[in-house]
Amino acid sequence: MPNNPSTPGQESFLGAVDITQLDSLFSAEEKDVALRVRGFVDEHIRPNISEWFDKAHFPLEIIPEMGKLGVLGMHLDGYGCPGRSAVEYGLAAQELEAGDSGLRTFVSVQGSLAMSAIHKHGSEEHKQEWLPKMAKGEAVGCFGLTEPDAGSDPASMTTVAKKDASGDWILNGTKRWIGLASVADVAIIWAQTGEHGDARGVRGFVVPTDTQGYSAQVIEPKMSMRASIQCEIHLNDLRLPESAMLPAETAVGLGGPFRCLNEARYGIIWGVMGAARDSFNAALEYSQQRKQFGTPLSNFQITQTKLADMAVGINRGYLLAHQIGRLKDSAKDSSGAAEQATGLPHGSLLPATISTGKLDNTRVALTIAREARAMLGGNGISLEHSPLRHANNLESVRTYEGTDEVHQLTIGRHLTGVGAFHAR
Ligand code: TGC
Repeated sequence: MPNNPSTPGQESFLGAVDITQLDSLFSAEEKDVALRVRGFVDEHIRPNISEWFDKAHFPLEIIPEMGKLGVLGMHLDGYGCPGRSAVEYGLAAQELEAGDSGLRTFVSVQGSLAMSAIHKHGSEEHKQEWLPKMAKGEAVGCFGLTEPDAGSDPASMTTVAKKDASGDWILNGTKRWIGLASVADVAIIWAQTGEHGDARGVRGFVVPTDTQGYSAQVIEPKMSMRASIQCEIHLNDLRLPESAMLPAETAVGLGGPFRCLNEARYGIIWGVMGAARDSFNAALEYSQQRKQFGTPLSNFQITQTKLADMAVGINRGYLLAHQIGRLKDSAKDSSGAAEQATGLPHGSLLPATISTGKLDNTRVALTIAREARAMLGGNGISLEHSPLRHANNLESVRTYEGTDEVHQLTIGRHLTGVGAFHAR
């Protein structure tokens, strides 16, 4: 069956689901980025993903290939980073996640968390040392914020950094659910410093993972994100020089890690739409081929209402991602050029805006992946088909980088001026 074009005679790069002319929102250059990443996914990920997921395997050999593709630290400038726009990064994220959330998560952890922490908050030496090789995929980074007893509430972290008599920092604590920590070359570790000198509370440290006192254990077995690695990190009297601390004023306190989480949450807003689109495509194709009661399932009204609801959700999700992406590009561009081109005001990307996208797009994508699985009937539980794999992955995406509730309350705080995170 041919894809229905978004406008008569014109095929959308997003395929049949594009019923609101999403295609017209993107420049030729932006679509080219998406199609290049799609080509990579088709060649390197799709043929192998069922096996990787089945065997809980993360393909390390793909990392330098991703570096060559230009998706590592994709929207960062300088230091060998590709310097692409936020919209281009988003388009890449949704293509990667159409392949698998685990692979998109690697790109997020590397670029949006570890590299962005160094890029935003690091010293010139940190940037020179790590960013060029991380952009090439020659070094892997991870981001240690979450702890066994500090998930939604990172302020309650118990990892501590204390200065000893020599002036070195000594780190002790445990981090959990940290992507790539067992294969990382560098870990960004957030720790309570108390009030040592001008350290002032939670601070980030650039930790080469071959430092004595660092160890990481892979968490398994998992029912989600199986083609990905999540770990528990143990820090035992890990000694670091003063120069290991992220020095920027922006890194002081919890705002330091939260500024990086904003980046990762932004990528999720787009990424999950890729998983939703892939699930939708699987359901559409299956319903057109599978005959029951003498006719393809797609001829039944009940199938069409499901497809319609899925398509509406996906179109809404892309529209939201696009709006937030243009806002992000406009917020970054102080020259006024983006503001002039888009009409969107400079500097206006609020945490509540990011929360709106992360909350709703992830929720919608999960509903669509589950519905697509059901539309595939019994065959939907086979790894031959993608929707259940996407749905299982999206359970993690829904939880990490802020649960539904964290984002609902972030929006609630924006609307009311009252933070309702803490019990009263
Ligand atoms: P709160 O008082 O709200 O904020 C503390 C300071 O941070 C600032 N801030 C932000 N800054 C930039 N962007 C944001 N989105 C920010 N949100 C808050 C805030 O202005 C304040 O600054 P200052 O200078 O006044 O001190 O903090 P709170 O303790 O009340 O917490 C609020 C809450 C619940 C929203 C926050 O704790 C939160 O977002 N929790 C969710 C944490 C989360 O998303 N965790 C996932 C971590 S990812 C990870 O570790 C592993 S997953 C990736 C992988 O695979 O490795």
